[in-house]
Amino acid sequence: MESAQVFKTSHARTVCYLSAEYLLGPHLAGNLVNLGITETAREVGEELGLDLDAILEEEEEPGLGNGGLGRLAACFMESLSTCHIPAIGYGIRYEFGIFDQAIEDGWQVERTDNWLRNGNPWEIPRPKIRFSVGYGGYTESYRDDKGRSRQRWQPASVINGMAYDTPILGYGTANANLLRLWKAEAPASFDFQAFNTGDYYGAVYANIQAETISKVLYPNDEPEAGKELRLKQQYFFVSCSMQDMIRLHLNTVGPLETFADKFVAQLNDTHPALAVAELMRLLLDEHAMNWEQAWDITHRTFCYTNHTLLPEALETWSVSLFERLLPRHLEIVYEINRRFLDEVRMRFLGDEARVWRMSLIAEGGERRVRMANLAVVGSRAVNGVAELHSALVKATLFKDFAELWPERFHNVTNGVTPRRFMVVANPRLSRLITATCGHEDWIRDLERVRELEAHVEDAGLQEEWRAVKRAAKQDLAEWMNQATGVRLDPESLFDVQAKRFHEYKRQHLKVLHIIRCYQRIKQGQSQDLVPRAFIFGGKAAPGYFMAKLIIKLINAVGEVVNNDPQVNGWIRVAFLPDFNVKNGQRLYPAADLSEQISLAGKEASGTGNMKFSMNGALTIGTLDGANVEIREAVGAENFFLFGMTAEEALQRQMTGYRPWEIYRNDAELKSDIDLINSGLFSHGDTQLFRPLTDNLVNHDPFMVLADYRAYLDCQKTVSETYKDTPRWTRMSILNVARIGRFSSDRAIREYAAHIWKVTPKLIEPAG
Ligand code: 26R
Repeated sequence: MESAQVFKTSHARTVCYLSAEYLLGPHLAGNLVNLGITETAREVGEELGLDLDAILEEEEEPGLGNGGLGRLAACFMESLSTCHIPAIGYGIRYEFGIFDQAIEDGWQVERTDNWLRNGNPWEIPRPKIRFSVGYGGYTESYRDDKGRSRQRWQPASVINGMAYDTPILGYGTANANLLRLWKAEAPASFDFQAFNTGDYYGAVYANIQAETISKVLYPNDEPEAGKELRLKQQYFFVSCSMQDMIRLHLNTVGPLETFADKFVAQLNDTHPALAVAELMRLLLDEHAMNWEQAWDITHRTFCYTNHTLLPEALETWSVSLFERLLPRHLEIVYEINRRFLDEVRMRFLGDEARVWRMSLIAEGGERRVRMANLAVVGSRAVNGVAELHSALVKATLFKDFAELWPERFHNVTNGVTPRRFMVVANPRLSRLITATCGHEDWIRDLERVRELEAHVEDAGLQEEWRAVKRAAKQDLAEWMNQATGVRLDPESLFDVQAKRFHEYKRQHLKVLHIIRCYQRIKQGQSQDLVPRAFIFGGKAAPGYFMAKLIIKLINAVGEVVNNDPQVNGWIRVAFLPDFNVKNGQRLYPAADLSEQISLAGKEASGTGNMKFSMNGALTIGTLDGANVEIREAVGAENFFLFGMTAEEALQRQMTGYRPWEIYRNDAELKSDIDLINSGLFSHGDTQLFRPLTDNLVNHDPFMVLADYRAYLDCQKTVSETYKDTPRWTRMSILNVARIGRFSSDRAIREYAAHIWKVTPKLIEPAG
């Protein structure tokens, strides 16, 4: 309340983060750390006969996101508060978050995530903060009282959005920002209408219809058919948020002319890109501005972050659906496009092909609205999420736009919050860092973990470092045994890949390595190996067949390997079910090796790579996303690099990639794939994994076979290095010591300085 009051009276410039997803994870542990009262809470609990850890274990996590993009939004909210930047996070209060994953007979099954079942103590309902949101209907021209011709929208139906606020605390500060999530409900007037006409059932039905809009998070982060409900969700939260910003502005600063000075709105990918059209509509239709003025404000308000280059993940909406749901917004998009394309024609006379490529509307075939183009045209800054990604954004996806507006394009490399991913997740390591550096300041200024470097040769520190890792592995092994019955040996190398399942992330490349190890042991060639636990975690989109088949393959290989006494002293395979924030916090501290093995050019940044590294895991990775910068930061000699570069991969795709030739010419690879096809892992079923193996041999869109040999060679180096315990420990310490750049505090400071132009506002603790 203190923060809200100060931000209000001081007219502080405010960041509005617009995101369809926030993958928050449990609040309690993080809030205790940020308030600096974890130990107090533990002691008070003890006096009351309550075990803090047991309480923390009980907490349901709000899983209101799919993966990287949603978790990034959560880290950014925490860092915004820690860095004293006035901010509001806007999003959707999904009644059901990302599904809970169970494994049955090796297959993923999805269960609904009823996270609100027992209530949510962290949110504050705000019944007075409600807005109506329209859908459908038609537009009409009319003359206003000054005789000017105007447009207005007569929606066919109207629903309400109500605000629920969750305070997001910063570390060691009184600053708290709001996460404001919207819940959809039927407007009260519906009921009255129904009572008048006696249609009681109709009124209740309208209620249910309205509430479906914030009912469930779409579990996709891959191509999907344009779902009407998803477009409705996007418009719903964007409209509520824009109306709320306008309300706040009118209540505090005053005239809307200064709106863009008060607020900057960050679009987390294109999911909220409709906000551009919605702000235009509100300024034009509801606040009677002219186009030039409205566009000037809108364009100065928005900034856009791109999170993926995969063409199938770029959002477009069919013009017919768009028009049916949002007729006024389509008119506005057309007018934005008309003016924009005139500008393009002026700059590039006669280049009609360019006009086609840059248009907000894709023509030829079914006409579609290109949300990424709308976001770029409507924003004053556009950024990618790692250096390589931002360079590819400029060189490929938005090449034409970068030629037109080079100054608009930026890079801000992602980061993650060290409070959650070090202090909360790994208290042992945190205590050791604090003891070694002699202060806790590294928690707010992660660059200061670099002070560890001075102690890297200290045998005492190395010993304690290993003990910390060993204890975390012991914890994970116990939890894993309980959850899955798989026994892991804490002495073995914990080789972990945890992230959404996607072919481009190449979990199947790691599976091929497991099968190779299996065969080598069976053939008595285990001399180069080191005992390993191959650990996986991650969810597949419910409709993504290939990703689900890879999960099945992992569990199938695990069943054979884990039950074969000849090999199971050497290797184990474990699938950690329901990888979410909470389970991630068990995993990161226990990992020795972090697998970041996507095809170069495909992973925009990755953030798991940073979380593992912060916890002393070494990375085996390609030159993709933020891996490139992590390797630069920790030193090439402390990073296991393999595989083609993005450029090499592209080159090879263009000159004709023939995976079957690799398959035929590499006897080990051939025998690994043939072993899958033999039915050994599928109780004799030779067809089960065919869709996967056939795809690899005949198409291999993510070039698994091209990187197979390099990956195996690199894994051999990993094993050799692991045997040299002091060397491995030194590398691990240096990874942590040099990871400071990847704090989300650094990312937020870059956004604040270069993109948002907003300055910190320190809140003095009240009383
Ligand atoms: C269009 C819709 C189906 C959809 C596509 C893609 C919905 C959600 C996504 C998820 C994408 C945008 C995502 O999560 N991207 C990830 O963002 C992280 C944070 O920037 C990156 O670290 C990560 O590399 C990237 O894949």
